[in-house]
Amino acid sequence: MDDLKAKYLGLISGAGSEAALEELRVQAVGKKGEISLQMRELGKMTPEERQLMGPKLNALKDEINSALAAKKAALADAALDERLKVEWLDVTLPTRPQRQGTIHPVSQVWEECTAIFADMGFAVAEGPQIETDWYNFDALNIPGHHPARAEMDTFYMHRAEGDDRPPHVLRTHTSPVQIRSMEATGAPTRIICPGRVYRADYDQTHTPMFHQVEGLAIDRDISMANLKWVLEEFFSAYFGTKVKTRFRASHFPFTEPSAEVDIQCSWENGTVKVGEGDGWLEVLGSGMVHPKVLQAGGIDPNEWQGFAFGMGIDRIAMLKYGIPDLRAFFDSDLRWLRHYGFSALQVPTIRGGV
Ligand code: 2NM
Repeated sequence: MDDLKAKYLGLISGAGSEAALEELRVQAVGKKGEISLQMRELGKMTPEERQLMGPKLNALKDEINSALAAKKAALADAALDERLKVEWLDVTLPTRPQRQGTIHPVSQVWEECTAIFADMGFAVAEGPQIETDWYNFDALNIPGHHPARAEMDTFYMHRAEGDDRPPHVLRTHTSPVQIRSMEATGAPTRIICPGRVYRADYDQTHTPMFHQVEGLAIDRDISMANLKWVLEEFFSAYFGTKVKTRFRASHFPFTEPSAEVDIQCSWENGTVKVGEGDGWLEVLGSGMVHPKVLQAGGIDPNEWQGFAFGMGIDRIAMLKYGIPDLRAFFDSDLRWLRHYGFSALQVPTIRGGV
């Protein structure tokens, strides 16, 4: 019995795995194990011998079972220690960087314009991008035969065969919003209409969708002088430096008189600087709203008059932020968006004209 005990306790203490331990258990205390065989021998003994050997064998069996359980626990502890050594995590490491989106330059400039004109008392009006040809053309003094309709590169919406209603169009400017606004609120009024507009044109400086902001101020005595002040105030605030404007006589169907407006700039080895030098850059169309247009908006031209203007948001974004290619605006190239985009925290505010 002492031999048995020494043998198994030695083997158990030297076992290297749970599987080896299980093999030893079967070999020692399993149904056909060495201890069990010894117990079977008890039947052949005298009662006196049995009384002596029975408890001893049971004690040995218990001792081996305890040794097996203790070794099993020790092996599990060692395995856990090994895992803890290898599978560690530094919870103080910074998290993986999450790519953040950026504000598109068009959105940024849109908000900048809105903030500056809001400070001058202009409210924002928005309207549908699909318009009737009445709001997009007729109401703006561009009748059906007018060459301006052909020159606008208008996108016409499809009409089912046999549907003879005049076609809807993708608006070619945001002026229809101003007609709708005149109808809705009458005079006096001061609004700007920022928005997407569409023309079938695509090259270095034209995309079929682009952005405009148009302005409208109507009162009893609004003049071109007010227009000039508002625009110089706007450009000075927008570019953060005093900007002079130059008005050149022009023609639009919806304004009379009409003027194209240039801003003062300098050309230095291929790059423009606004607000200095003796060069001029055309950025805007404007004029006094045509009486027929006021009438189309339900405003009496004998009582009211006002100015209107329109400019490209994309264009003035390129100027202010030195973006060379218009078409890249709408490519959704993430490298471009990260380079030219703005942080959501760079909220546009008015810096005030100089
Ligand atoms: C321009 C140029 C000149 C304009 C006119 C109107 C309206 F609806 F009030 F008559 N809104 N915008 C206008 C005038 C737009 O864009 C180059």
